[in-house]
Amino acid sequence: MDGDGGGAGIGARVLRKEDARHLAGRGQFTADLRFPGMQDVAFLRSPVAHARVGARRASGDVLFLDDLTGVADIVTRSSIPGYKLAPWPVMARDRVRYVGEIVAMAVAANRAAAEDLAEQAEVEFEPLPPVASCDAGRAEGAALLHPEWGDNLFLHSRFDSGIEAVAASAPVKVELDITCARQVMHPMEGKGVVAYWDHRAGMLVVHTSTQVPHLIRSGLAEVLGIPQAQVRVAAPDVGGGFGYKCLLQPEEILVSWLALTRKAAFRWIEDRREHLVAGANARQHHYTLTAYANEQGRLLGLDAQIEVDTGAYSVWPFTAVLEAAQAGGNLPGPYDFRAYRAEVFSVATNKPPFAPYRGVARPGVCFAIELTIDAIAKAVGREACDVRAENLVPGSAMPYVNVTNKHYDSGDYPASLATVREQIGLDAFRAGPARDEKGRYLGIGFATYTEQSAHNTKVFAAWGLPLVPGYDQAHVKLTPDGALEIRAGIHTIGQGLETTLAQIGHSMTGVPFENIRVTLGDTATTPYSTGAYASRGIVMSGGAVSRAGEVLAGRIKAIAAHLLQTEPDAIEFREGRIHAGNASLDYADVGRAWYLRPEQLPEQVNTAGLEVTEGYKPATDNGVFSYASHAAKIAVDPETGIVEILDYVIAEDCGRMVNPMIVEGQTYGGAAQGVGTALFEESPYDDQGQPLASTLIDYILPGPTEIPAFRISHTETLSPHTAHGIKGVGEGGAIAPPAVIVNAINDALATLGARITQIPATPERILAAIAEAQA
Ligand code: MCN
Ligand code: SMO
Repeated sequence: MDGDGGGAGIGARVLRKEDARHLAGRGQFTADLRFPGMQDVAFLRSPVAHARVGARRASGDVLFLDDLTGVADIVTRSSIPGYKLAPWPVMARDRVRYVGEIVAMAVAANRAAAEDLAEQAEVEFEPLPPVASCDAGRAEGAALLHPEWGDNLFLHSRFDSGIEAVAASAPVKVELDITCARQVMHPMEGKGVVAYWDHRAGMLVVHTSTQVPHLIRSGLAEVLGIPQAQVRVAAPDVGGGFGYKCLLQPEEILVSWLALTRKAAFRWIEDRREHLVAGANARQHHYTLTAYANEQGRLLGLDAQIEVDTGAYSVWPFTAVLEAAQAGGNLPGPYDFRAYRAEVFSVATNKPPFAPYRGVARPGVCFAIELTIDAIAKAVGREACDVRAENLVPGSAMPYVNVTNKHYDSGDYPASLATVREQIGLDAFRAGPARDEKGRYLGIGFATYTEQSAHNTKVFAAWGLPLVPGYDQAHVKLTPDGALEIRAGIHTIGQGLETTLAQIGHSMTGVPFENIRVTLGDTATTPYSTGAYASRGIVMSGGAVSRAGEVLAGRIKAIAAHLLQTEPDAIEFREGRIHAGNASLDYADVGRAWYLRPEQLPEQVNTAGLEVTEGYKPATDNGVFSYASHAAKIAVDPETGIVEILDYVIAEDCGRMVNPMIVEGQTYGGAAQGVGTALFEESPYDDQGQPLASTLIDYILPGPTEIPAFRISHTETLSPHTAHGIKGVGEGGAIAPPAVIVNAINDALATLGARITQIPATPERILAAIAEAQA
């Protein structure tokens, strides 16, 4: 049944079901929802990064923390030894710890009136010394964000497989200092929440723009102190998430509290400025690396210090330190070496909390390790692409367990690098001119990475997250008129699950694709799922649909066999009908037989219905690994420092593709975000902890003119551990571009002796690097 030879099943490039409404402007996002008497909420946010909060006064419908009853702080636990708790009050108690932290909540008939009310509130702030960087946070005598900790470290962890022998004997040693900017995530639709009390169901109903509705239900119930059965979370259309919408946010809790206590409807819709200066941040890493190699450039060992600028609090449920745990664990990347030491500091700073963003740590680690490979190649005087190829885990070594215990299950990493080398035309490029007719310096850069997906409970537990289990569920139902309904608790945030889950349902049951309806992300109507993150959706939820579809297919066959007077084994699903030899049935015939005339079915058929809920987990404890190589050719203008991407190629492998067109869209969109990380996006803070990018004039997002036409090719190495051999792909595109583009810039600038080790590689930084090299 697996892949029905084209049509609309697994492997087909069918158009997305969800696009009909989105292209017509008929999507239904949180801000589109209307309820009778609904009031708007606006927040007064801290103007200072670190202060004691004194007297508070307001008139009208304005609330401070003391006015709330029964609301607990957000407390995010982790099982990682040494992790420190940072309870996060939903509004300021006695301190504020970042600019943008909520101090008061105002309620009014509309947003403008609520903002006016919030602004009139008077609050005394008694400034405390701000901690605005990792250096400041780790300095002797630094002010403490959470005084009970005794330092500013959420976590200080070490990994050491033994580096001394290599350090003492390796002939080649390179040192790098690498910095990644702080970023915000910028889904097209910001965060938003609408909550009301459903008098008939006796339930709090929360429509929130989230990737993880079932988790948010658990989190809201916990913080509000009510049973989960009294909370329904239903996610409407979600216009992008990227990790930002995995968090339980104070705004979500506060709006829900209003609905719960006042038994009416309330909403908050994040605006762009709130997203820029008050929402969760991402990406800011600093690496101090020493790499050891032999004279051919074979990497022998890596010694790393990693700092993550983690902000003030720990996000629920993924904690402040998921990024640090992953950075230390993933830095070795797709490379084959055994001596590795990493010391990781997750530093609390007076900045917004830190959250996973598409790629979670890996854009940073890929940038760091790939710059290291190029630096080693330079030190030994060889072509970086050759040195890279020789260091990759070879296909013959699969399955391969790396130094940090990652189980690379399948694939051929050097082959994917060879593909992009060929496609970008490295050899012809090396034989050609180093500058173009405009005098710009030309360069080519490469990167190869792995992308873990389908994480099992054990993998999450190793990151300290025992509450995030690695399994999923789906419900499938054949309706009386022969259509297929699929319900899954995961949500679609733009990544196409309404389509790809239907494709899997079609492959398993043969029900015509156009007669399949997918319902997602509503705790009242879908089975429990932890949601869409960590590139787990299609493997986990798709696996559950596959499993439930298989069971349902068996029941359809049993009924059809009875109706056609044959054995279930003789039944085939083809061309939208059910066949046995020359006879055939409609799915509606089976639906009617079960729902309307069950007494006419024999006992052995008449026991189970046409509705099935099944759970699924992959047959491995270690997740599965997709991989890809990227290569780019770029031009750098030495007068302006402006970079143009002339060509960009991607060879990716995510196992069996359910919908190659969607996989390409995922890769394209991710890579576009990666270009932003590489060249443009930065959310800087001054030494007082004030955000310097509070509008989209200061925070530069790449537009269509900055994004190249990515050329994408695929291989399909099936995972041995998952249904249909599927692996995830949602984050991958975002991982490599910073590494590829900066390696290409450094290739171009090599003759000038200039090198960039900081992203974004802005024109100012490039000009400064050239000036420094010439000085
Ligand atoms: N797919 C496929 N065949 C495969 C792998 C994937 O057809 N072998 C398709 C499926 O439709 C799947 C999608 O590609 O839903 C993404 O794959 P998967 O890796 O399973 O990712 P998830 O479904 O779990 O989606 C979450 C993932 C993450 S973690 C981020 S961050 C991200 C991403 O997806 N955020 C996105 N892609 C995004 N795309 C959009 N438009 N918006 C976001 O916010
Ligand atoms: S950052 Mo994606 O939601 O794992």
